[in-house]
Amino acid sequence: MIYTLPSLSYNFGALEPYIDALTMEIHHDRHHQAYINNLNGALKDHLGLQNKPLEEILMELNLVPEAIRTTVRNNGGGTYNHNLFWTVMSPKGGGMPQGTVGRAIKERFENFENFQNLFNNAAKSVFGSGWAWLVIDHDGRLQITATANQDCPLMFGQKPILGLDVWEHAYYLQYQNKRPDYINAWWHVINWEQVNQYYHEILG
Ligand code: MN3
Repeated sequence: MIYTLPSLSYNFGALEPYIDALTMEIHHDRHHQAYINNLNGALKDHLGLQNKPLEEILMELNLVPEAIRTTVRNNGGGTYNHNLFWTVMSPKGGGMPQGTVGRAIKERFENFENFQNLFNNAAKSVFGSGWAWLVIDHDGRLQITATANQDCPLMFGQKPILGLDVWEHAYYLQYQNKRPDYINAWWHVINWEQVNQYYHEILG
């Protein structure tokens, strides 16, 4: 399987004023494309892996030959994480989580505000580059986690349904060193309908 860059379902400028058009364009067309190119390059001579879904490769990284394992970890993670990231944002996003995932968040984290605080703390406390996540854990429970670099929750047996990229490339042009401002702005573009759909796809 040759991985290709998925097109966005909205324009680069559609998430303004929360995320600027130039950041979106560079992030999607250059950063995401680079992860995909590097992943394809790493898998070039590995037919078995080419025929395996990316999710499965990331869940079983130990089965990837050692010579390409780190490349696949970084760039397979980067490919998967960004594929998810674009879809959990929308110009019509923001507001409160609705549907089943909205109820599950309330049940698990008491209320939305508490959930938001915990997620913000996870995103702020990533040292250097990484991601904050809302995942479904082994036992079907929601968890907030963070990963370093392009590590993906799938590598730790968790299924991500919402992710926030806190690499500087995701916000530096508009927010410079003010990661907390970017995090606060991002809540206005979360596509909760899509998050709810991922929740259902995983838990039925
Ligand atoms: Mn990124």
